[in-house]
Amino acid sequence: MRSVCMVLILLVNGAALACDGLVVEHAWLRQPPPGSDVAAAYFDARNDGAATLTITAVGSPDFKSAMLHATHVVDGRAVMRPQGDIELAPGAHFVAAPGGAHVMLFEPAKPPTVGDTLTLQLDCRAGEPLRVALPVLRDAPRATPP
Ligand SMILES: [Cu+2]
Repeated sequence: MRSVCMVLILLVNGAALACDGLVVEHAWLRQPPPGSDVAAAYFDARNDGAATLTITAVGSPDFKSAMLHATHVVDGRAVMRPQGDIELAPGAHFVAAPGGAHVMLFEPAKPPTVGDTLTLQLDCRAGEPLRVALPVLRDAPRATPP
């Protein structure tokens, strides 16, 4: 279900640092269809620290549960599977984007609506969990230069 590309350039509040060097930018959640109990969120992560870090879980206080999914193509069909831990060497990136990895969020406290800003949390093996703003958008934000 895709609606017209309304471009909302929401500038995402600078990068936050936690999880021993984990930086998460461009996090966003796609507004789910009315009545849907499931939503998908995306983000760019990179390790700005000096040591390898591991993302072990994702979550949001705005949903009952969440998990990280990878998308695989099986017999020409896209199939979602739980994604294991994400290990990031210093300088390494991980991108969750439509058609690929994503955060699947279940049972929102209230229907996510364009204009809302929710919270995405990433847990790491070491360090405090990282919480970033998760704006609700209708469609993927415009690509931003690195
Ligand atoms: Cu999924």
